[in-house]
Amino acid sequence: MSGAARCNAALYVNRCIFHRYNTEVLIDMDGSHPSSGSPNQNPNSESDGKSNANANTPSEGDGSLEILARRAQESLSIGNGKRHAFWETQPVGQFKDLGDTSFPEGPIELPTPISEVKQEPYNLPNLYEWTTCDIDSEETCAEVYNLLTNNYVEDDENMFRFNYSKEFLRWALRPPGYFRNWHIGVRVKASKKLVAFISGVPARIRVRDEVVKMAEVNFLCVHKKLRSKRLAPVMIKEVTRRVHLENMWQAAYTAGVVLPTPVTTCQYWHRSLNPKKLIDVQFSRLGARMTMSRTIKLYKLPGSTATPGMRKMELRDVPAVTRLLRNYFSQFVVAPDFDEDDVEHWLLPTENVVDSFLVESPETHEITDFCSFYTLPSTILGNPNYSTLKAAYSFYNVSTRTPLLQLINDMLILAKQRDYDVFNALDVMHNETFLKELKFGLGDGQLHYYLYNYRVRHALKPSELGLVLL
Ligand SMILES: CC(C)(COP(=O)(O)OP(=O)(O)OC[C@H]1O[C@@H](n2cnc3c(N)ncnc32)[C@H](O)[C@@H]1OP(=O)(O)O)[C@@H](O)C(=O)NCCC(=O)NCCS
Ligand SMILES: *[C@@H]1O[C@H](CO)[C@@H](O)[C@H](O)[C@H]1NC(C)=O
Ligand SMILES: *[C@@H]1O[C@H](CO)[C@@H](O)[C@H](O)[C@H]1NC(C)=O
Ligand SMILES: *[C@@H]1O[C@H](CO)[C@@H](O)[C@H](O)[C@H]1NC(C)=O
Ligand SMILES: CC(=O)N[C@H]1CO[C@H](CO)[C@@H](O)[C@@H]1O
Repeated sequence: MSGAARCNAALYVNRCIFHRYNTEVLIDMDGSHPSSGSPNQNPNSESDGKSNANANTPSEGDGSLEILARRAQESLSIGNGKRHAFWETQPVGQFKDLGDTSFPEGPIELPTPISEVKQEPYNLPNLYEWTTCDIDSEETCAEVYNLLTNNYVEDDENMFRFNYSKEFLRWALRPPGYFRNWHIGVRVKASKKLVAFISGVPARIRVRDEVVKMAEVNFLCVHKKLRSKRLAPVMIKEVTRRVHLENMWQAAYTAGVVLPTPVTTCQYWHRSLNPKKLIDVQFSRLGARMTMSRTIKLYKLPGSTATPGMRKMELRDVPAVTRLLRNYFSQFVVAPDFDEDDVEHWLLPTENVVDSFLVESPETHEITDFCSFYTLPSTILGNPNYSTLKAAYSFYNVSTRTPLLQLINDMLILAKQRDYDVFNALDVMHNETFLKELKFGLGDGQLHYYLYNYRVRHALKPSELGLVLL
Protein backbone atom coordinates (compact mmCIF):
# COMPACT_ATOMS: atom_id res chain seq x y z
CA MET A 1 0.00 0.00 0.00
CA SER A 2 1.45 3.35 -0.93
CA GLY A 3 1.75 6.18 1.54
CA ALA A 4 -0.69 8.23 -0.48
CA ALA A 5 -3.32 5.57 -0.26
CA ARG A 6 -2.66 5.28 3.43
CA CYS A 7 -3.18 8.84 4.49
CA ASN A 8 -6.57 9.51 3.03
CA ALA A 9 -8.79 7.15 4.86
CA ALA A 10 -11.82 9.29 5.41
CA LEU A 11 -14.18 6.93 7.16
CA TYR A 12 -17.63 8.09 7.66
CA VAL A 13 -18.69 8.62 11.48
CA ASN A 14 -21.97 10.52 13.02
CA ARG A 15 -19.77 11.28 13.85
CA CYS A 16 -20.05 9.86 10.49
CA ILE A 17 -16.42 9.90 9.78
CA PHE A 18 -13.78 7.54 10.89
CA HIS A 19 -10.36 9.06 10.72
CA ARG A 20 -6.82 8.10 11.18
CA TYR A 21 -3.80 10.22 11.25
CA ASN A 22 -0.32 10.19 10.03
CA THR A 23 2.19 10.67 12.80
CA GLU A 24 4.37 12.57 10.39
CA VAL A 25 1.90 15.40 10.68
CA LEU A 26 2.98 15.81 14.21
CA ILE A 27 6.58 14.84 14.48
CA ASP A 28 9.56 16.34 12.82
CA MET A 29 13.08 15.02 12.88
CA ASP A 30 13.88 15.68 16.49
CA GLY A 31 10.51 14.63 17.67
CA SER A 32 9.53 18.16 18.56
CA HIS A 33 6.34 19.88 17.44
CA PRO A 34 6.03 21.19 13.93
CA SER A 35 5.66 24.87 13.36
CA SER A 36 2.17 26.23 12.99
CA GLY A 37 2.47 25.89 9.24
CA SER A 38 2.45 22.11 9.38
CA PRO A 39 1.18 20.57 6.20
CA ASN A 40 -2.38 19.50 5.84
CA GLN A 41 -2.15 15.79 5.19
CA ASN A 42 -5.62 15.06 3.98
CA PRO A 43 -5.59 15.73 0.28
CA ASN A 44 -8.44 13.40 -0.52
CA SER A 45 -10.81 14.04 2.30
CA GLU A 46 -14.16 15.72 1.81
CA SER A 47 -13.35 19.37 1.93
CA ASP A 48 -14.85 22.75 1.55
CA GLY A 49 -13.50 25.92 0.03
CA LYS A 50 -12.13 27.11 3.33
CA SER A 51 -9.77 24.22 3.94
CA ASN A 52 -8.72 24.10 0.31
CA ALA A 53 -7.47 27.61 0.70
CA ASN A 54 -5.07 26.57 3.45
CA ALA A 55 -4.01 23.27 2.00
CA ASN A 56 -0.42 22.91 0.98
CA THR A 57 0.61 21.95 -2.49
CA PRO A 58 1.08 18.20 -2.60
CA SER A 59 4.79 17.61 -2.53
CA GLU A 60 4.95 13.94 -3.40
CA GLY A 61 5.31 13.31 -7.09
CA ASP A 62 3.06 10.29 -7.07
CA GLY A 63 -0.62 10.97 -7.12
CA SER A 64 -0.44 14.75 -6.97
CA LEU A 65 -2.18 15.21 -10.31
CA GLU A 66 -4.91 12.93 -9.19
CA ILE A 67 -5.19 14.91 -5.97
CA LEU A 68 -5.48 18.19 -7.84
CA ALA A 69 -8.09 16.74 -10.15
CA ARG A 70 -10.09 15.47 -7.24
CA ARG A 71 -9.91 18.82 -5.50
CA ALA A 72 -11.19 20.59 -8.57
CA GLN A 73 -14.02 18.11 -8.71
CA GLU A 74 -14.81 18.62 -5.05
CA SER A 75 -14.94 22.36 -5.29
CA LEU A 76 -17.38 22.02 -8.20
CA SER A 77 -19.57 19.73 -6.18
CA ILE A 78 -19.76 22.33 -3.44
CA GLY A 79 -21.66 24.87 -5.48
CA ASN A 80 -23.77 23.25 -8.10
CA GLY A 81 -21.92 20.29 -9.59
CA LYS A 82 -23.53 17.54 -7.56
CA ARG A 83 -27.29 17.14 -7.46
CA HIS A 84 -28.99 16.12 -4.26
CA ALA A 85 -32.30 14.72 -5.45
CA PHE A 86 -33.49 14.33 -1.87
CA TRP A 87 -31.85 17.14 0.05
CA GLU A 88 -32.84 19.72 -2.57
CA THR A 89 -36.47 19.08 -1.61
CA GLN A 90 -35.88 19.64 2.11
CA PRO A 91 -36.01 22.80 4.22
CA VAL A 92 -32.26 23.15 4.57
CA GLY A 93 -29.90 25.84 3.34
CA GLN A 94 -29.21 25.16 -0.35
CA PHE A 95 -25.87 25.62 -2.07
CA LYS A 96 -27.33 28.07 -4.57
CA ASP A 97 -28.23 30.39 -1.68
CA LEU A 98 -24.78 30.34 -0.06
CA GLY A 99 -23.54 33.82 0.61
CA ASP A 100 -26.99 35.37 0.15
CA THR A 101 -27.52 37.21 3.42
CA SER A 102 -30.99 38.51 2.57
CA PHE A 103 -32.68 35.48 4.16
CA PRO A 104 -33.65 35.94 7.80
CA GLU A 105 -31.95 33.75 10.37
CA GLY A 106 -34.23 31.11 11.90
CA PRO A 107 -36.80 28.54 10.73
CA ILE A 108 -37.01 28.05 6.96
CA GLU A 109 -40.57 26.70 7.07
CA LEU A 110 -43.12 27.59 9.72
CA PRO A 111 -44.75 24.83 11.78
CA THR A 112 -48.04 23.45 10.51
CA PRO A 113 -50.88 22.38 12.82
CA ILE A 114 -50.10 18.88 14.09
CA SER A 115 -53.39 17.66 12.64
CA GLU A 116 -51.99 18.44 9.20
CA VAL A 117 -48.88 16.31 9.73
CA LYS A 118 -49.12 13.08 7.79
CA GLN A 119 -50.62 10.60 10.26
CA GLU A 120 -49.46 7.33 8.70
CA PRO A 121 -45.85 6.24 8.09
CA TYR A 122 -44.18 6.70 4.71
CA ASN A 123 -44.31 3.76 2.34
CA LEU A 124 -41.41 1.36 2.34
CA PRO A 125 -40.58 -0.98 -0.54
CA ASN A 126 -42.95 -3.95 -0.36
CA LEU A 127 -40.67 -6.48 1.30
CA TYR A 128 -39.98 -4.24 4.32
CA GLU A 129 -41.88 -2.89 7.32
CA TRP A 130 -41.35 -0.27 10.02
CA THR A 131 -40.64 -1.27 13.59
CA THR A 132 -40.17 0.75 16.74
CA CYS A 133 -37.04 -0.49 18.46
CA ASP A 134 -37.58 -0.82 22.20
CA ILE A 135 -34.07 -0.22 23.40
CA ASP A 136 -35.06 -1.30 26.95
CA SER A 137 -35.57 -4.79 25.61
CA GLU A 138 -32.33 -6.72 25.78
CA GLU A 139 -33.27 -8.59 22.63
CA THR A 140 -34.08 -5.51 20.51
CA CYS A 141 -31.08 -3.62 21.82
CA ALA A 142 -28.92 -6.56 20.72
CA GLU A 143 -30.48 -6.43 17.24
CA VAL A 144 -29.69 -2.73 16.87
CA TYR A 145 -26.22 -3.31 18.27
CA ASN A 146 -25.57 -6.14 15.80
CA LEU A 147 -26.84 -4.13 12.83
CA LEU A 148 -24.52 -1.23 13.71
CA THR A 149 -21.55 -3.38 14.66
CA ASN A 150 -21.65 -5.06 11.25
CA ASN A 151 -22.85 -2.23 9.03
CA TYR A 152 -22.13 1.18 10.53
CA VAL A 153 -19.32 3.59 9.76
CA GLU A 154 -16.03 2.24 8.34
CA ASP A 155 -12.93 3.86 6.90
CA ASP A 156 -12.32 3.93 3.15
CA GLU A 157 -9.97 1.00 3.37
CA ASN A 158 -12.31 -1.06 5.52
CA MET A 159 -9.82 -1.54 8.30
CA PHE A 160 -11.94 -0.23 11.20
CA ARG A 161 -15.64 -0.09 12.00
CA PHE A 162 -17.37 1.60 14.93
CA ASN A 163 -18.43 -0.78 17.66
CA TYR A 164 -20.78 1.31 19.85
CA SER A 165 -21.62 -0.83 22.90
CA LYS A 166 -25.17 -1.71 23.96
CA GLU A 167 -24.74 0.32 27.15
CA PHE A 168 -23.69 3.25 25.00
CA LEU A 169 -26.76 2.91 22.78
CA ARG A 170 -29.06 2.79 25.80
CA TRP A 171 -27.42 5.96 27.11
CA ALA A 172 -27.42 7.78 23.78
CA LEU A 173 -31.04 6.93 22.97
CA ARG A 174 -32.72 7.55 26.33
CA PRO A 175 -31.97 11.10 27.50
CA PRO A 176 -34.59 13.00 29.54
CA GLY A 177 -37.89 13.23 27.67
CA TYR A 178 -36.91 10.76 24.91
CA PHE A 179 -39.56 9.31 22.63
CA ARG A 180 -39.57 5.57 22.17
CA ASN A 181 -41.02 5.83 18.68
CA TRP A 182 -38.14 7.99 17.47
CA HIS A 183 -36.01 4.80 17.55
CA ILE A 184 -36.98 3.55 14.15
CA GLY A 185 -36.07 0.27 12.54
CA VAL A 186 -36.83 -1.41 9.24
CA ARG A 187 -37.38 -5.17 9.13
CA VAL A 188 -37.69 -7.67 6.33
CA LYS A 189 -41.38 -8.64 6.50
CA ALA A 190 -40.77 -12.33 5.92
CA SER A 191 -37.83 -12.99 8.25
CA LYS A 192 -38.25 -10.01 10.66
CA LYS A 193 -34.54 -9.38 10.29
CA LEU A 194 -33.58 -5.80 11.26
CA VAL A 195 -31.92 -4.21 8.21
CA ALA A 196 -31.96 -0.46 8.86
CA PHE A 197 -32.09 2.01 11.72
CA ILE A 198 -32.37 5.73 12.40
CA SER A 199 -32.90 7.56 15.68
CA GLY A 200 -33.78 10.92 17.10
CA VAL A 201 -33.58 12.22 20.65
CA PRO A 202 -34.96 15.54 21.89
CA ALA A 203 -32.61 18.36 22.87
CA ARG A 204 -32.82 22.05 23.60
CA ILE A 205 -30.21 23.79 21.52
CA ARG A 206 -29.52 27.49 21.70
CA VAL A 207 -28.76 29.34 18.47
CA ARG A 208 -27.62 32.84 19.45
CA ASP A 209 -30.47 34.05 21.72
CA GLU A 210 -33.07 31.47 20.76
CA VAL A 211 -33.43 28.17 22.58
CA VAL A 212 -34.89 25.78 20.01
CA LYS A 213 -36.37 22.36 20.73
CA MET A 214 -34.68 20.05 18.27
CA ALA A 215 -34.21 16.41 17.48
CA GLU A 216 -30.64 15.16 17.41
CA VAL A 217 -30.67 12.58 14.64
CA ASN A 218 -28.06 9.84 14.72
CA PHE A 219 -27.21 6.20 13.98
CA LEU A 220 -28.58 6.22 10.43
CA CYS A 221 -27.61 2.83 9.10
CA VAL A 222 -28.71 0.68 6.16
CA HIS A 223 -27.52 -2.92 5.89
CA LYS A 224 -24.62 -3.28 3.45
CA LYS A 225 -26.70 -5.41 1.10
CA LEU A 226 -29.42 -2.76 0.82
CA ARG A 227 -27.33 0.26 -0.04
CA SER A 228 -28.00 2.77 -2.83
CA LYS A 229 -31.70 1.93 -3.07
CA ARG A 230 -32.85 5.31 -1.74
CA LEU A 231 -33.90 3.82 1.58
CA ALA A 232 -32.08 6.54 3.56
CA PRO A 233 -34.35 9.38 2.32
CA VAL A 234 -37.47 7.45 3.37
CA MET A 235 -35.98 6.89 6.81
CA ILE A 236 -35.03 10.54 7.17
CA LYS A 237 -38.56 11.57 6.16
CA GLU A 238 -40.09 9.11 8.62
CA VAL A 239 -38.04 10.32 11.57
CA THR A 240 -38.90 13.90 10.55
CA ARG A 241 -42.61 13.03 10.50
CA ARG A 242 -42.45 11.55 14.00
CA VAL A 243 -40.53 14.60 15.24
CA HIS A 244 -43.23 16.88 13.76
CA LEU A 245 -45.91 14.86 15.55
CA GLU A 246 -44.27 15.97 18.83
CA ASN A 247 -44.49 19.57 17.68
CA MET A 248 -40.80 19.92 16.99
CA TRP A 249 -39.65 21.36 13.70
CA GLN A 250 -35.87 21.50 13.82
CA ALA A 251 -33.05 18.95 13.98
CA ALA A 252 -29.28 18.83 14.41
CA TYR A 253 -27.07 16.15 12.85
CA THR A 254 -23.55 15.56 11.65
CA ALA A 255 -22.13 13.67 8.69
CA GLY A 256 -18.82 12.97 7.05
CA VAL A 257 -20.43 13.62 3.68
CA VAL A 258 -21.09 17.08 2.26
CA LEU A 259 -24.82 17.76 2.07
CA PRO A 260 -26.72 21.03 1.62
CA THR A 261 -25.32 22.88 3.60
CA PRO A 262 -22.99 22.65 6.59
CA VAL A 263 -23.39 25.07 9.49
CA THR A 264 -19.76 24.39 10.21
CA THR A 265 -17.05 21.92 9.27
CA CYS A 266 -14.76 20.46 11.90
CA GLN A 267 -11.80 18.18 12.02
CA TYR A 268 -10.76 15.48 14.42
CA TRP A 269 -7.47 15.55 16.25
CA HIS A 270 -5.93 12.42 17.72
CA ARG A 271 -3.64 11.99 20.69
CA SER A 272 -1.79 8.65 20.73
CA LEU A 273 -1.88 6.94 24.11
CA ASN A 274 -0.68 3.53 22.88
CA PRO A 275 1.41 4.47 19.85
CA LYS A 276 2.81 1.00 19.21
CA LYS A 277 -0.62 -0.55 18.83
CA LEU A 278 -1.89 2.37 16.72
CA ILE A 279 1.04 1.90 14.38
CA ASP A 280 0.74 -1.90 14.35
CA VAL A 281 -2.90 -1.71 13.31
CA GLN A 282 -2.14 1.11 10.83
CA PHE A 283 -4.35 3.64 12.55
CA SER A 284 -1.26 5.82 12.42
CA ARG A 285 2.15 5.58 10.86
CA LEU A 286 5.66 5.80 12.18
CA GLY A 287 7.09 9.19 11.26
CA ALA A 288 9.61 9.09 8.43
CA ARG A 289 12.67 9.52 10.60
CA MET A 290 11.26 8.16 13.83
CA THR A 291 11.91 4.86 15.53
CA MET A 292 9.29 3.01 17.52
CA SER A 293 11.12 3.62 20.79
CA ARG A 294 11.40 7.36 20.19
CA THR A 295 7.72 7.46 19.30
CA ILE A 296 6.76 5.65 22.48
CA LYS A 297 8.91 8.05 24.46
CA LEU A 298 7.37 11.06 22.75
CA TYR A 299 3.85 10.09 23.78
CA LYS A 300 4.68 8.87 27.27
CA LEU A 301 2.53 10.47 29.97
CA PRO A 302 3.16 10.85 33.71
CA GLY A 303 1.70 8.05 35.84
CA SER A 304 -0.55 10.36 37.84
CA THR A 305 -2.43 13.61 37.40
CA ALA A 306 -0.97 16.98 38.37
CA THR A 307 -4.03 18.92 39.54
CA PRO A 308 -4.79 18.83 43.29
CA GLY A 309 -8.44 18.06 43.99
CA MET A 310 -9.11 16.30 40.70
CA ARG A 311 -11.67 13.51 41.10
CA LYS A 312 -14.53 11.70 39.40
CA MET A 313 -17.82 13.55 39.12
CA GLU A 314 -20.55 12.30 41.49
CA LEU A 315 -24.32 12.78 41.72
CA ARG A 316 -23.93 15.53 44.32
CA ASP A 317 -21.89 17.57 41.82
CA VAL A 318 -24.72 17.90 39.29
CA PRO A 319 -25.81 21.43 40.33
CA ALA A 320 -22.26 22.81 40.35
CA VAL A 321 -21.37 21.18 37.03
CA THR A 322 -24.58 22.50 35.47
CA ARG A 323 -23.67 26.03 36.56
CA LEU A 324 -20.14 25.71 35.19
CA LEU A 325 -21.34 24.37 31.85
CA ARG A 326 -24.18 26.86 31.37
CA ASN A 327 -21.82 29.71 31.97
CA TYR A 328 -19.23 28.22 29.63
CA PHE A 329 -21.73 27.51 26.83
CA SER A 330 -22.91 31.11 26.80
CA GLN A 331 -19.85 32.13 24.76
CA PHE A 332 -20.79 29.97 21.74
CA VAL A 333 -23.22 30.76 18.93
CA VAL A 334 -24.68 27.24 18.98
CA ALA A 335 -24.65 25.17 22.19
CA PRO A 336 -26.84 22.86 24.25
CA ASP A 337 -29.19 24.38 26.83
CA PHE A 338 -28.49 21.85 29.60
CA ASP A 339 -30.48 21.72 32.83
CA GLU A 340 -29.61 19.53 35.80
CA ASP A 341 -31.49 16.52 34.40
CA ASP A 342 -29.52 16.76 31.17
CA VAL A 343 -26.23 17.04 33.04
CA GLU A 344 -27.10 14.06 35.22
CA HIS A 345 -27.92 11.98 32.17
CA TRP A 346 -25.15 13.09 29.81
CA LEU A 347 -22.28 13.64 32.21
CA LEU A 348 -22.60 11.54 35.32
CA PRO A 349 -20.02 8.76 34.81
CA THR A 350 -21.32 5.48 33.39
CA GLU A 351 -18.75 2.74 33.10
CA ASN A 352 -17.36 2.32 29.58
CA VAL A 353 -19.79 4.93 28.27
CA VAL A 354 -18.95 8.34 29.69
CA ASP A 355 -16.25 9.47 32.12
CA SER A 356 -16.28 12.86 33.84
CA PHE A 357 -13.81 14.48 36.17
CA LEU A 358 -13.75 17.73 38.03
CA VAL A 359 -11.50 19.81 40.18
CA GLU A 360 -12.71 20.54 43.70
CA SER A 361 -10.63 23.23 45.33
CA PRO A 362 -8.91 21.61 48.34
CA GLU A 363 -9.40 24.86 50.31
CA THR A 364 -12.85 26.14 49.40
CA HIS A 365 -14.41 22.91 48.03
CA GLU A 366 -15.65 24.95 45.13
CA ILE A 367 -15.95 23.06 41.80
CA THR A 368 -13.73 25.02 39.43
CA ASP A 369 -13.02 22.83 36.41
CA PHE A 370 -14.58 19.97 34.53
CA CYS A 371 -13.66 17.58 31.75
CA SER A 372 -15.23 14.49 30.18
CA PHE A 373 -14.96 11.95 27.40
CA TYR A 374 -17.11 9.17 26.01
CA THR A 375 -16.06 5.70 24.94
CA LEU A 376 -16.41 4.55 21.35
CA PRO A 377 -14.35 1.48 20.44
CA SER A 378 -13.84 0.31 16.89
CA THR A 379 -13.52 -3.19 15.58
CA ILE A 380 -10.18 -3.73 13.89
CA LEU A 381 -11.10 -5.74 10.83
CA GLY A 382 -9.02 -8.73 9.77
CA ASN A 383 -6.07 -8.24 12.07
CA PRO A 384 -4.84 -11.45 13.72
CA ASN A 385 -3.19 -9.64 16.62
CA TYR A 386 -5.76 -7.07 17.72
CA SER A 387 -9.56 -6.97 17.56
CA THR A 388 -10.51 -3.69 19.23
CA LEU A 389 -9.29 -0.13 19.14
CA LYS A 390 -10.27 1.57 22.37
CA ALA A 391 -10.91 5.27 21.72
CA ALA A 392 -11.93 8.08 24.08
CA TYR A 393 -13.74 11.05 22.52
CA SER A 394 -13.46 14.45 24.15
CA PHE A 395 -16.91 15.57 25.29
CA TYR A 396 -17.40 18.72 27.34
CA ASN A 397 -14.74 20.51 29.38
CA VAL A 398 -14.64 23.80 31.27
CA SER A 399 -11.66 25.39 32.93
CA THR A 400 -11.98 28.39 35.19
CA ARG A 401 -9.03 27.88 37.57
CA THR A 402 -6.86 25.07 36.21
CA PRO A 403 -5.08 25.97 32.96
CA LEU A 404 -6.88 24.16 30.12
CA LEU A 405 -3.65 22.55 28.97
CA GLN A 406 -3.03 21.00 32.38
CA LEU A 407 -6.66 19.93 32.70
CA ILE A 408 -6.67 18.16 29.34
CA ASN A 409 -3.25 16.64 29.98
CA ASP A 410 -4.63 15.20 33.22
CA MET A 411 -7.59 13.83 31.28
CA LEU A 412 -5.14 12.15 28.88
CA ILE A 413 -3.40 10.58 31.89
CA LEU A 414 -6.74 9.33 33.24
CA ALA A 415 -7.62 7.86 29.84
CA LYS A 416 -4.23 6.19 29.60
CA GLN A 417 -4.72 4.69 33.08
CA ARG A 418 -8.01 3.25 31.81
CA ASP A 419 -6.24 1.62 28.90
CA TYR A 420 -7.51 3.73 25.98
CA ASP A 421 -5.38 3.55 22.84
CA VAL A 422 -6.19 7.00 21.50
CA PHE A 423 -7.87 10.20 22.64
CA ASN A 424 -9.87 12.06 19.97
CA ALA A 425 -11.05 15.65 20.01
CA LEU A 426 -12.86 17.85 17.54
CA ASP A 427 -11.56 21.32 16.88
CA VAL A 428 -14.84 22.77 18.16
CA MET A 429 -14.71 25.25 21.02
CA HIS A 430 -10.93 25.42 21.19
CA ASN A 431 -8.39 26.07 18.52
CA GLU A 432 -5.59 24.00 17.18
CA THR A 433 -2.71 25.87 18.77
CA PHE A 434 -3.85 24.35 21.97
CA LEU A 435 -4.21 20.82 20.59
CA LYS A 436 -0.72 20.85 19.08
CA GLU A 437 0.81 21.64 22.45
CA LEU A 438 -0.59 18.40 23.81
CA LYS A 439 0.77 16.34 20.86
CA PHE A 440 -2.54 15.86 19.12
CA GLY A 441 -2.19 15.17 15.38
CA LEU A 442 -4.65 16.31 12.75
CA GLY A 443 -6.93 13.57 11.45
CA ASP A 444 -7.79 13.03 7.84
CA GLY A 445 -11.55 13.43 7.65
CA GLN A 446 -13.95 16.28 8.14
CA LEU A 447 -17.12 16.28 10.14
CA HIS A 448 -19.91 18.55 8.93
CA TYR A 449 -22.59 19.87 11.28
CA TYR A 450 -26.09 20.49 9.95
CA LEU A 451 -29.35 22.02 11.13
CA TYR A 452 -32.66 20.95 9.62
CA ASN A 453 -35.20 23.72 8.98
CA TYR A 454 -33.05 26.41 10.57
CA ARG A 455 -30.99 28.90 8.63
CA VAL A 456 -27.94 30.63 10.02
CA ARG A 457 -26.78 33.75 8.20
CA HIS A 458 -23.15 32.72 7.83
CA ALA A 459 -21.36 29.44 8.24
CA LEU A 460 -19.82 29.31 11.71
CA LYS A 461 -16.22 28.80 12.69
CA PRO A 462 -15.71 25.54 14.63
CA SER A 463 -14.70 27.69 17.59
CA GLU A 464 -18.19 29.25 17.60
CA LEU A 465 -19.81 25.85 18.00
CA GLY A 466 -20.34 24.45 21.50
CA LEU A 467 -22.10 21.24 20.55
CA VAL A 468 -20.78 17.67 20.53
CA LEU A 469 -22.99 14.95 19.05
CA LEU A 470 -22.23 11.27 19.63
C1 LIG B 1 -25.59 6.39 5.28
C2 LIG B 1 -26.41 5.31 4.63
C3 LIG B 1 -27.57 4.94 5.52
C4 LIG B 1 -26.95 5.86 3.31
O1 LIG B 1 -27.66 4.83 2.64
P1 LIG B 1 -27.35 4.51 1.10
O2 LIG B 1 -27.99 3.23 0.78
O3 LIG B 1 -25.88 4.62 0.92
O4 LIG B 1 -28.01 5.74 0.30
P2 LIG B 1 -29.50 5.84 -0.26
O5 LIG B 1 -29.52 5.41 -1.69
O6 LIG B 1 -30.46 5.13 0.61
O7 LIG B 1 -29.79 7.41 -0.13
C5 LIG B 1 -28.96 8.38 -0.70
C6 LIG B 1 -29.38 9.75 -0.19
O8 LIG B 1 -29.11 9.79 1.23
C7 LIG B 1 -28.25 10.88 1.50
N1 LIG B 1 -27.33 10.52 2.58
C8 LIG B 1 -26.33 9.62 2.55
N2 LIG B 1 -25.67 9.60 3.72
C9 LIG B 1 -26.28 10.48 4.50
C10 LIG B 1 -26.06 10.91 5.81
N3 LIG B 1 -25.08 10.41 6.55
N4 LIG B 1 -26.87 11.85 6.33
C11 LIG B 1 -27.87 12.37 5.59
N5 LIG B 1 -28.12 12.01 4.32
C12 LIG B 1 -27.33 11.09 3.79
C13 LIG B 1 -27.51 11.08 0.21
O9 LIG B 1 -26.95 12.37 0.15
C14 LIG B 1 -28.58 10.86 -0.82
O10 LIG B 1 -29.45 11.99 -0.94
P3 LIG B 1 -29.19 13.09 -2.10
O11 LIG B 1 -29.46 12.41 -3.40
O12 LIG B 1 -30.16 14.20 -1.81
O13 LIG B 1 -27.78 13.52 -1.98
C15 LIG B 1 -25.58 4.01 4.36
O14 LIG B 1 -24.59 4.30 3.41
C16 LIG B 1 -24.90 3.47 5.60
O15 LIG B 1 -25.53 2.80 6.41
N6 LIG B 1 -23.58 3.76 5.77
C17 LIG B 1 -22.81 3.32 6.90
C18 LIG B 1 -23.20 4.08 8.14
C19 LIG B 1 -23.14 5.57 7.95
O16 LIG B 1 -22.25 6.12 7.34
N7 LIG B 1 -24.15 6.24 8.53
C20 LIG B 1 -24.26 7.65 8.48
C21 LIG B 1 -23.59 8.20 9.64
S1 LIG B 1 -23.76 9.97 9.58
C1 LIG C 1 -17.32 -4.87 20.36
O1 LIG C 1 -17.62 -4.42 21.66
C2 LIG C 1 -18.10 -5.42 22.55
C3 LIG C 1 -18.41 -4.76 23.85
O2 LIG C 1 -19.43 -3.82 23.70
C4 LIG C 1 -17.05 -6.47 22.77
O3 LIG C 1 -17.54 -7.50 23.60
C5 LIG C 1 -16.68 -7.05 21.41
O4 LIG C 1 -15.62 -7.96 21.58
C6 LIG C 1 -16.27 -5.97 20.45
N1 LIG C 1 -16.07 -6.59 19.17
C7 LIG C 1 -14.97 -6.45 18.48
C8 LIG C 1 -14.86 -7.29 17.28
O5 LIG C 1 -14.12 -5.66 18.79
C1 LIG D 1 0.94 -10.03 14.14
O1 LIG D 1 2.02 -10.24 15.03
C2 LIG D 1 3.09 -10.98 14.48
C3 LIG D 1 4.08 -11.27 15.62
O2 LIG D 1 4.44 -10.07 16.25
C4 LIG D 1 3.71 -10.20 13.33
O3 LIG D 1 4.78 -10.91 12.75
C5 LIG D 1 2.64 -9.94 12.28
O4 LIG D 1 3.15 -9.11 11.25
C6 LIG D 1 1.43 -9.27 12.91
N1 LIG D 1 0.37 -9.18 11.91
C7 LIG D 1 -0.16 -8.04 11.52
C8 LIG D 1 -1.20 -8.10 10.45
O5 LIG D 1 0.15 -6.95 12.01
C1 LIG E 1 -6.21 30.35 19.82
O1 LIG E 1 -6.27 30.27 21.22
C2 LIG E 1 -5.37 31.12 21.88
C3 LIG E 1 -5.45 30.84 23.36
O2 LIG E 1 -6.68 30.30 23.74
C4 LIG E 1 -5.73 32.57 21.54
O3 LIG E 1 -4.83 33.45 22.17
C5 LIG E 1 -5.64 32.75 20.03
O4 LIG E 1 -6.06 34.03 19.68
C6 LIG E 1 -6.52 31.75 19.32
N1 LIG E 1 -6.31 31.82 17.89
C7 LIG E 1 -7.29 31.81 17.02
C8 LIG E 1 -6.90 31.86 15.59
O5 LIG E 1 -8.47 31.75 17.34
C1 LIG F 1 -16.33 21.27 25.37
C2 LIG F 1 -14.89 21.52 25.19
O1 LIG F 1 -14.36 22.53 25.61
N1 LIG F 1 -14.26 20.61 24.54
C3 LIG F 1 -12.88 20.71 24.33
C4 LIG F 1 -12.19 19.87 25.34
O2 LIG F 1 -10.88 19.81 25.00
C5 LIG F 1 -10.61 19.31 23.73
C6 LIG F 1 -9.18 19.20 23.62
O3 LIG F 1 -8.76 18.06 24.27
C7 LIG F 1 -11.17 20.20 22.69
O4 LIG F 1 -10.94 19.70 21.41
C8 LIG F 1 -12.61 20.27 22.91
O5 LIG F 1 -13.13 21.21 22.02
